[in-house]
Amino acid sequence: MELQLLFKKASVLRERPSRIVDMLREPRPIVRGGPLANRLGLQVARVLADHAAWTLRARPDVEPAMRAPLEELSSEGVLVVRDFLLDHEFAAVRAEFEETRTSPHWLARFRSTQFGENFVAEGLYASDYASEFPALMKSFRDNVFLQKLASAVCRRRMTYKPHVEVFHVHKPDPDAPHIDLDYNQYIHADRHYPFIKAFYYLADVDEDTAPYTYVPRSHRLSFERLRYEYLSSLQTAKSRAGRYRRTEEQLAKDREIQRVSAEFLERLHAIERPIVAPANTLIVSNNQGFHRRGEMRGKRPRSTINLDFKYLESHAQWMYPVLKHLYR
Ligand SMILES: O=C(O)CCC(=O)C(=O)O
Repeated sequence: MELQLLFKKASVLRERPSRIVDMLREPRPIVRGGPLANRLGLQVARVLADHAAWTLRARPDVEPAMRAPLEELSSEGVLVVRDFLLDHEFAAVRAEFEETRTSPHWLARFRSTQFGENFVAEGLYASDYASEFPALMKSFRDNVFLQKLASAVCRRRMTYKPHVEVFHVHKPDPDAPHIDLDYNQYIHADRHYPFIKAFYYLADVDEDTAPYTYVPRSHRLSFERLRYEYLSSLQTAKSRAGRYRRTEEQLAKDREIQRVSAEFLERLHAIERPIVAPANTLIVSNNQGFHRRGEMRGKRPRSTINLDFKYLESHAQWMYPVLKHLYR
């Protein structure tokens, strides 16, 4: 099985050498080690070490126009920009999205994840076909505003451009009930160090259309957060193996971690904020903070463009001077 996987990776690399960058783009995991190491405080040590390194890195010197959005992101952990694109840019992005959802050529290229009965997420990395999505590339992959925010929050220099994912969450039968087994429905933090993700609404999102939900100010490091890291690491170290298998058994383990998160947020008196907003809204969040996908009670799908900048914390980052020659 492992050999098969290796063979598959090798053939991908032969076709497209730049893929080596993608393989190295995964950053430090949320938890390392087993239950014993974490009972002895491994996770707390990792959090403190990463925080110290971040504090020691130079603060970015941003131009005056970036100061207010960066200040908002630094203090709240989340930034919401309505009317992000100009009308003609939005129309071009929307047209490319429509093309992906109507043409059999693109529909066949979406990667589909069954979140549960009658509940599906479909993702397409438009940046893998950059020349066929010029509007998406210009508005998102090459967006300097996003790149500067990403770099400033991590305090890392900008290197590679992000992948641009068209993401579509829906109920194949909108009138039938659905079951959600996906762990992103639970409030969680992606990592214990700062980095950003961006979510752009392609259509209006109301409270019943699975709004992206964030807990403002939950990204800050505090004694309570260290306590959370300690307790959640014990749970994660136990249950990590099956995290991506969406079964009732795994869901029960997720609920355990969720209990630790809920207790942490209660101690902070923190309140989650579902981001209900019209089409053409961009959300940028520091995903060291707590967030989740809200409930899909309505019938309409939720369509977003997603970008994830955590690769700035990966091995690919320090290898950039070499790997940039491969990366197109
Ligand atoms: O799709 C969403 O609204 C939530 C996504 C999420 O939780 C994540 O990317 O970690």
